[in-house]
Amino acid sequence: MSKRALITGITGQDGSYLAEFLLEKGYEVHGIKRRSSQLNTQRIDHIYEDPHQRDPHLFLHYGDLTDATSLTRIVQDVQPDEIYNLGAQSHVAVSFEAPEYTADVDALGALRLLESIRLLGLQDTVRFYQASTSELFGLVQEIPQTERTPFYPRSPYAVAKLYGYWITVNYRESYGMYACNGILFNHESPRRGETFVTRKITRGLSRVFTGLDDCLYLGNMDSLRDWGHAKDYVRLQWQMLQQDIPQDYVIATGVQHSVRQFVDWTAKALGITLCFDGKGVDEVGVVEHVRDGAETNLLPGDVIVRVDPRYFRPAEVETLLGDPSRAARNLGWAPEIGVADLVAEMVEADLQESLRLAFLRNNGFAIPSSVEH
Ligand code: NDP
Ligand code: GDR
Repeated sequence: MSKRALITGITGQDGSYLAEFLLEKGYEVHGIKRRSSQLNTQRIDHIYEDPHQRDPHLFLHYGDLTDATSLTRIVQDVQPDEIYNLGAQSHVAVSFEAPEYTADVDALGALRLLESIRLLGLQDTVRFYQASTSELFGLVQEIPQTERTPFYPRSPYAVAKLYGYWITVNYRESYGMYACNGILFNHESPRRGETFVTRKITRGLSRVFTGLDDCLYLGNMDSLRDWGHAKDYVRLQWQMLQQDIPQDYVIATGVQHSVRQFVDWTAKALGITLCFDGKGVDEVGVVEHVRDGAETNLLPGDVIVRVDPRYFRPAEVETLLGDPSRAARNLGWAPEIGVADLVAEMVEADLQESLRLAFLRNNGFAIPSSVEH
């Protein structure tokens, strides 16, 4: 019999890659989707099978991490071997605006799932993965960060995830559950949400390059992150549930770069050389050179990146750098996709989409608004 997995957050970046990965491994995959006023399954449409067909392997259930009864019903119906709790209000900046909701979903959501497993008497059979985060380290106490580095969360999101982390450890220790935390550092892909900084950059600069927008507005350009590819990271989520003993793991590349560096790589991938003038809120990215043959109307001297303090956070996490030695030792972790390939893949996907939209617009068709309101 094939194994059965239940994924919360299946419609998100990681959920979609994990579902693909598990289906390839022969799993029966169940996902929880939220009711929304518009379809929100775009990231998994390509793997969704028509339920009218015989023998589908992917099933979707309506539910919500704020709704314990829906979670218990789904866990009871599905009787999963493995649960991956990836669902979250995952945007750090938004968590300052919606702190209570973020706590409800990200902290209590994890508790609700763990309790449903326990109340249904499945604690000896279900394996549970909690999507923990490098944001737990926040104001870093040690560089690089390991599984033993003390936490110092710096946002309502990170504080909520701290609860999720500890309640997972607590259920493991109290009830002997196979439950573990993946402390994952930032991971990106063409499926990354449009308002996270990497995707905002690849999408935003592609739109400027093709004439859809004039300028890309960003926040803290000095911020340092350890960026990997989501496809690599979901493999480790699965691997953490295949061990003899449940343990928490840092997953990272061990290399960090600045937001400014990511802008620079993206511009280069598009055929533009940028120089950065000014400091802080006055900082701008100016076109220095456009590669011969690059199909754009941009000219040297054009200002195409500006800092907008609207994107500064009330408390910032300035630097994150992971030390994934434990995962390398016990799980054989080594990232397969480097940051250069990650940027190239993201730029290619966003450039194609921008070219498509520019073509439509230039031929008189209405196109959707681009910006984050
Ligand atoms: P996304 O924001 O892309 O996806 C979040 C998912 O959670 C979506 O499917 C979303 O549904 C769902 N969701 C949101 N609110 C609820 C709710 N109330 N009930 C049920 N589902 C909900 O995040 P990622 O895929 O990037 O991240 C996956 C997990 O890993 C998250 O928990 C995130 O906090 C954590 N994480 C991510 C890292 C990263 O770099 N990507 C690093 C470390 C941790 P919908 O599509 O309807 O919005
Ligand atoms: P992060 O990712 O907060 O690390 O959380 P994000 O890409 O949002 O920010 C990274 C850094 O870039 C700076 N920044 C900007 N960020 C955004 N979103 N928009 C901007 O315009 C901008 N300009 C500069 C930020 O200040 C920050 O320092 C992500 C999420 O996926 C979490 O769910 C996850 O837990 C962590 O990664 C690990």
